[in-house]
Amino acid sequence: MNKIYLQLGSNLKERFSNIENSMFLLQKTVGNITKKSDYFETNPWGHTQQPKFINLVIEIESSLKAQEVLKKCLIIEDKLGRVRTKKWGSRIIDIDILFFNQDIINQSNLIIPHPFIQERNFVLIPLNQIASELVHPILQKSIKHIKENCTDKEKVVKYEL
Ligand code: PH2
Ligand code: MG
Ligand code: MG
Repeated sequence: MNKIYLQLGSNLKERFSNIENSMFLLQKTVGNITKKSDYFETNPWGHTQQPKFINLVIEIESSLKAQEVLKKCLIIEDKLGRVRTKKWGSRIIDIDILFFNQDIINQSNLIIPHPFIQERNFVLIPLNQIASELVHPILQKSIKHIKENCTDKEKVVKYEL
């Protein structure tokens, strides 16, 4: 079994339902969701002139290979109505692979670990809830350590349901 960490995000339409629907489809097509962080409402990182996101991080166990997981994620994004506009633009749903076991992958369509983990509070705060002791295979530091040393100032606030 592969242990995979995924980041889910939405900042368009029914953000909460989009996330819920994506988890339902992930569970059906990728594998068992074994951990889930809280939901967070987060200021947009990158292009700041867009609506706030809801973000969370999940752990999932799957027998699929990394490229197969990526393919499933893209299918789910399409199924939920994602329209691809500019890089870092608003989206109904975004599913990103953060880690795939301790693998390091550098392919034209897939880079793992996700290259921006260490720069983003909206990733590190939820990730730290479910994987604080996980060691980043390139940086060789725990998530807890990376989070405590991250200089990102964007707001990440627990989203009360
Ligand atoms: N995703 C991005 C760019 N900026 N900002 C927040 N807060 N949350 C995201 O999920 C996000 C972002 C690109 O995928
Ligand atoms: Mg993303
Ligand atoms: Mg993405």
